[in-house]
Amino acid sequence: MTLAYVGIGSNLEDPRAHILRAFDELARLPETTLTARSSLYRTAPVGHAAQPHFINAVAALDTRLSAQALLAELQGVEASHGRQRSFPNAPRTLDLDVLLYGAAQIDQPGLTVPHPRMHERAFVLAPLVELAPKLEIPGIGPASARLAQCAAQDVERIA
Ligand code: PH2
Ligand code: MG
Ligand code: MG
Repeated sequence: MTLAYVGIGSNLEDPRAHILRAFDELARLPETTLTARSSLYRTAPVGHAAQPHFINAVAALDTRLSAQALLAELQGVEASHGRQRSFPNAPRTLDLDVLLYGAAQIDQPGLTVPHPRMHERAFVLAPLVELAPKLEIPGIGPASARLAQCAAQDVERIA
């Protein structure tokens, strides 16, 4: 079994409903147990400012799926939420990112783990540190220290 963390984000239609449905769908993935759900966070958009605020969260999974198989499952869930891919950082009904897959460092086409920008994004780090306060990001260091450096970013725990 591998402990994986999945980042969840939505800023279209009813973002909160998309996130809550996604947690339930993650709980039903094959060979996988959903072990923790973070709170929901309301977050200012990063990267492409002219879009609605996001709801973000993180899920912890114990899984026997390979990282590639997990990614494929997540893409299937995104598709079932009507996810369209228009331009990078575009608004989306549901984004599911493999943040961490155990201590693995993976660099394959379409899959980089740890997620390459996670350590500079409060919308990822705040829910992640909530679930795992002592977490070390492989190749980076303590997630909590990175979160402390993101104090200027607008994230608010809502539930
Ligand atoms: N996702 C992005 C780009 N910007 N900003 C926020 N607040 N939340 C996100 O989930 C997010 C983002 C690319 O995946
Ligand atoms: Mg993303
Ligand atoms: Mg993504």
